[in-house]
Amino acid sequence: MHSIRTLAFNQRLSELEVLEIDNPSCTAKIALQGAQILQFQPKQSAQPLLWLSSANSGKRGKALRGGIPLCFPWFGSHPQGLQPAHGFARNQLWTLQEVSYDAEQATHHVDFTLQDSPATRQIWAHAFRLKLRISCGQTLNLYLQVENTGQKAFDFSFAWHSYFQVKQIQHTKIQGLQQAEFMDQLNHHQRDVEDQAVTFQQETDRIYPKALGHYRIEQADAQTISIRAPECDSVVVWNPWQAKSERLGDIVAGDWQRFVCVEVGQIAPQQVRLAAGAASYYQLQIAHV
Ligand code: TA6
Repeated sequence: MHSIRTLAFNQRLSELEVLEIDNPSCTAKIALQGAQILQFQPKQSAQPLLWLSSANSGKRGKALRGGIPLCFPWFGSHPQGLQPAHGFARNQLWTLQEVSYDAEQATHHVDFTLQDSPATRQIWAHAFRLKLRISCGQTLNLYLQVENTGQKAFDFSFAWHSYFQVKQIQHTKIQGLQQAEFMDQLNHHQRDVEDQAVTFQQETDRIYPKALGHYRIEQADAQTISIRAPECDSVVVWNPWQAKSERLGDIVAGDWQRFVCVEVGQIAPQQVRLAAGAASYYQLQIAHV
């Protein structure tokens, strides 16, 4: 038995369309805005692997907090500070190209595209096409193709800004970043190296421009989550802690303790220069270990 159906994002302010997937491997929800997977839970997992804020407004054009937003064509604040942080791809309505089901693998494949438009060219004057496949099975797999469909090269940075659900951030550690250099976003981008697993005692916002591409979220008494992104050089580790989560305004009180962001991508100085007509490919696999 498998199904996919479309439902309004949330009954209070249902401006967003969401696909709901249920198959023998998992349940999942994907918003057409941003082609953003919001929820993913393998049938063998007691908990969802992704965290979704219950304080999202669901208003069209406003980034949804949680799941896996795609930050493109820049990560972080706009280079000239004129546009929203993390680019525009997560706020755009993507085109749903196809939904297919692999009965043998009990996996749904959902294919989206986003290409430049007068609105995007107002913000970023380049012709591009993004293709994103989201495969929901025993594991969650995302495949991204970035294509330069214009006449001149462009630079881009990107990240899958993944929100992972954890039982308690204070009892969570991130493995796989030992010996990788990071820039501390909370201390003037000061560079440092972590020789242990990353643990959390305060607001944490670290960019690792060049890391190994395989990470694990380990918890004292809850599931371990594996993250693999072999083509992605960079990773960001973020938790806002209490004060920042209150300033953000779309995180219910106390919920800052129930997620950690491990965001893989290509982030400056590892941004990508794409020649006219060229394409680059990235994948992300998330699994309950
Ligand atoms: O990835 C960490 C970060 O860049 C933080 O500095 C914080 O701004 C977070 O992203 C959330 O950004 P958003 O625009 O989604 O509120």
